[in-house]
Order: sequence, then C-alpha cells, then structure tokens
Amino acid sequence: MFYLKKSGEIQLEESKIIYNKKREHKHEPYKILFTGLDGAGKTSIILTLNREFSKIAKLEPTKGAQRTSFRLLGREISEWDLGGQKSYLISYLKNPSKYFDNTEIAIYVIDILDGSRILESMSYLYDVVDKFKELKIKPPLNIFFHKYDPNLINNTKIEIEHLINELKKEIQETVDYEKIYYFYTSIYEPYTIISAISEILLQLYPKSELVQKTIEEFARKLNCEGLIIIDKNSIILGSYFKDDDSNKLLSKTIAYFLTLNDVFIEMDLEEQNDQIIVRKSGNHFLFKPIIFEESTIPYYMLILKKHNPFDLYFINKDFSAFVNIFKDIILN
Ligand SMILES: Nc1nc2c(ncn2[C@@H]2O[C@H](COP(=O)(O)OP(=O)(O)OP(=O)(O)O)[C@@H](O)[C@H]2O)c(=O)[nH]1
Ligand SMILES: [Mg+2]
Repeated sequence: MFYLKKSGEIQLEESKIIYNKKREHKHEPYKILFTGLDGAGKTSIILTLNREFSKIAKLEPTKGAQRTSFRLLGREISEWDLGGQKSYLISYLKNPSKYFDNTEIAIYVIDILDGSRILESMSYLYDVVDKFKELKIKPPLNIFFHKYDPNLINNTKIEIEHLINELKKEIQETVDYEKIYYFYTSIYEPYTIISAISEILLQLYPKSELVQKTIEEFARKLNCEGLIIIDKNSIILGSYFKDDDSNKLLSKTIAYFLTLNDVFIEMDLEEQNDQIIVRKSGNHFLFKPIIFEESTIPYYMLILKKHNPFDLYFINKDFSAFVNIFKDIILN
C-alpha cells in the first residue's frame, strides 16, 4: 500500500516534469546558431536558403547578432546569424549566456578557400565549444566546409580535400564533443545548402520520420523516379529516389523550381494548385503546391518521372489522398 502510494507520487512528480518540459518547448522557438569568422559565408548561406540570390552580391559584413525567424512544421525557428568581425567575436565570448545559451543546433562555417585564416577559424571553433561546455549545453555541432565550389579546378580540389581531411582529424583529436557532423557547401550549388540544412533541422522533428514514410509510399504508388516535398523556406521534409542519378537531377533543380514559382507569384500568374510541368530529354518534372486551406502557407511537391509522361488524372486522384494523410501528420 505504502509502496504503491509512494511510487504513485514519484510517478506524478515525473509526469509533471515531463509536462512542464513539453509546455516550455511548445512556446519557445528552436534556436539555430550560425557562427564562424567574418567573410566565411554565414549570411550568404541564409540568403541562399531564402532564394535571395541578388542580395548576396551586395552583402555587407553582419553587424552583431542578427535574428530572424520562420516556421517549420508548425514550430518557430529562431535563426541567429552572428556577425564574425573580430570585435563581435570577442563580445560573444565575453557574454556567452546572451549569445550561445539555449542553442538547439549550431552551425559553424569555415571558408575553406581562405587557407590563411584556417588556424584562426579553428581557434574560434574551439572557443565556441568551450563556451557550450561552460553553459552545459550540447547542441549538435554542424561544421560547414563552405565555398566548396563546383568550379574548383582539379589541383585546387585535391588540395582542399586534403586540407579538409586534416581539419577533421584535428577536430576529432582536439575536441571532446559528442555530436559533430560535417557538410560540404557552396552557394553556387544551392542544393548542397538546402540538403544540409534540411537534414540538420529535421533531427528536431520526430514526426519527420512519419512524413518520410508517407512520401515513400506515395512515390512507389506513382511509380516515379523521384519525389521531394519541400516547404517555402527550401527545407526538404522528405524525399524518395529510385537511384543516385534521379536524386542528383531532382535535388539540383529544387531551388530553380522554387524560384520560378516565386516569379509566377510575383507576376500574379500563380493560381492556387497551379502546377509547373517541364519536359527535358525524356525526363518529366512536375512541381505542384500542396495547399490545405487558403490561409496556410503552401508546401510543394516535386516529382520526376522518366520515360512516361505524367498521367495527371491519376496523379491528382492519388494526390488528394496523400494530402489528407500529410495534413494529418503536419497539423497534429
Ligand atoms: N566562392 C564562394 N564565395 C562565397 C560563398 N558563399 C559566400 N561567398 C562570398 O563570401 C563573402 C562573404 O560572405 P558573407 O555571407 O557576408 O560572410 P559572413 O560569414 O556572413 O561574414 P560576416 O557577416 O562578416 O560574419 C561574400 O563576398 C560572398 O559572396 C561560396 O559558397 N563560394
Ligand atoms: Mg554575415
């Protein structure tokens, strides 16, 4: 009797704690931190994700900590872009609780084209990790080897790959940190940024697994080569590819379909549920908004079919069923 009562009390205490934690999480946005030296490319990465390509050419150094927020799967994400000029870097380290605390995900950007500042960049990385430890937080640390441009000539590419391997080794040996992940990114291949950020952010959302399963099922039903669901911030919520070629082809086109769609909306050519169809050398692309209700922000579906053109009648029929399931997962 006594035992039961006692355990009941403990149980209650525990569930209260869990409940409070959940409540806290519900209201507070996830904090994503972008840090690294000045000129590393942090702001350019964020602008690429927002498809604000024209702003990249005129970029000024970021002044202090710039915050923006957006919603992903119904949760608010607060994006902190920490300007990397020397005086700012020092002030972040002096006041770590203000800048680093509550970081849910950290992205550290290293300019791999600027060999002369690699040591400085590594040194700041270690400072940041120390601050995380001081604050007793353990956000996944995602290191972007940035400016890994597609047009690097062969010799440079080999040198850079060598450098990156050395850096990884050094980080592994120097930093005692549980979750470190590496990405190769370039603004000249927007999909490197889109896929890295999507992978990183979706770790925060347990329901993304269910979304992924639903997408795979739907893609098989359509018998297509590839299918991607993406939101308006270029975050890939799930994807299916029959093979690597389809993956490459579809992934590389995402940013351009989204941009084309932006143009159509801007020119008032876009009606709800309008789809864009493109055919090139036996590859058929279909880009289609997913809209639940008029007021909600749309998601987008991009499908690749090889050989056979789309049977739009069948796609539309199956599509409505898919949208209902998708909506249930997203809104609950
Ligand atoms: N080659 C190449 N250049 C890039 C890439 N990304 C950004 N840049 C250039 O790098 C420069 C600095 O980019 P920013 O985004 O302002 O760098 P930042 O890290 O925000 O710098 P701070 O705001 O001072 O901390 C700009 O001239 C960009 O055009 C890339 O992938 N490849
Ligand atoms: Mg900046």
